[in-house]
Amino acid sequence: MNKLLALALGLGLAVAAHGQEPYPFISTPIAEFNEPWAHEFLPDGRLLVTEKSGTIQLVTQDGKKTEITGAPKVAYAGQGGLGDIKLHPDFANNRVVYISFVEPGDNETSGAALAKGTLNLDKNAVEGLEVIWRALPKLAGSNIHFSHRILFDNEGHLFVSAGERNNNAENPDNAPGQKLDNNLGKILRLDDNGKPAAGNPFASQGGIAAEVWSMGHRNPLGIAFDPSGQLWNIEMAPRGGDELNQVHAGENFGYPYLSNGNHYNGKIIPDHDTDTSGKYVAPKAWWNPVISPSSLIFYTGDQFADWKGNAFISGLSSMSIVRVIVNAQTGAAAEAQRFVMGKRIRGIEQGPDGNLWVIEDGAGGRLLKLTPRK
Ligand SMILES: [Ca+2]
Ligand SMILES: [Ca+2]
Repeated sequence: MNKLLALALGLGLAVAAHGQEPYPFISTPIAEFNEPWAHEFLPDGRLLVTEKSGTIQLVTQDGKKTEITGAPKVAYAGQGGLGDIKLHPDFANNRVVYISFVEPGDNETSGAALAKGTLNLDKNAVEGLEVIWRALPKLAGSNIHFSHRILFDNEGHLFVSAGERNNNAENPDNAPGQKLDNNLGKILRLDDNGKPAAGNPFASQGGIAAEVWSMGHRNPLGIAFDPSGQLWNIEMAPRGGDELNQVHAGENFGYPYLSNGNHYNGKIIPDHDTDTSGKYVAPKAWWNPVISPSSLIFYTGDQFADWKGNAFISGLSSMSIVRVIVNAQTGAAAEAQRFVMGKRIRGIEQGPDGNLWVIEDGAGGRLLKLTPRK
């Protein structure tokens, strides 16, 4: 199928599915991948794309792909495999990249890990790869909720999200996200060598607690800063109740004591608004039916001027991109618009050109470039 025909079909589906005016963007397929999981732009405008089964692809904006060697060996099962990829803030000088993945452990356990290496673009290779952080403990029997998104702030702190592995979800007192003897069900704040960053809220407790920035998360698949520098996360809830949270140091987001969703087996989890303890932070926006959020960005470009400062969430089961207007001061957040894409959407990034670049989920998942419809 040629690109124009594919484009016409894609647009037709998107418009018909939602029964509204044509969307304000044109979606152009750029390349296809095998279970793409994350995409990241290089300063020269090319992209790194991870594929869940364990490969890294370098792709030009016109779709030419080259495999990058030196990816970590991954435990490819369930939701696990190769994950996120991010450039060091000083990449232009040091060529350092960070890669998250699910690492096999002893006795059929596995867990998320974060590795750091140097990208050699002359050899199309990641070199000197070294694991600098691990989600602990590694667990057996649950190949879900690894999360493992990576994000740098403007001061060089490295944030990593770690899901709760669906562990003790019905036994909140023992759920990892509610305890500080592990780093699951948390957002961690590290230095660029994977060690606890200075000034973390539980630093005085030492050990693994010193990594923790926030807790009580379920499967935080998206972390992003709004234009004011405020951290937000998006996380998959159980049945009903996907959450967009504004995240401050030391906060507890309640799972699994609280969720606006309930367990898949029908057991009730009290909603956030039943909480009178004051210990838990409620989401700023939540969804039921769920959107199955897979990633989060805040848009800062010029191509879609009306959307500056808005959050964009990619959605799996909702097969959509959700635009959310947030107020950084009050924290108020509300869905403003939903673009039905017709495919499970695994990730969204803003390109250096200010266009939105999206990856679909699964076998044959495409990289799509969304440009304004003039
Ligand atoms: Ca929550
Ligand atoms: Ca509930």
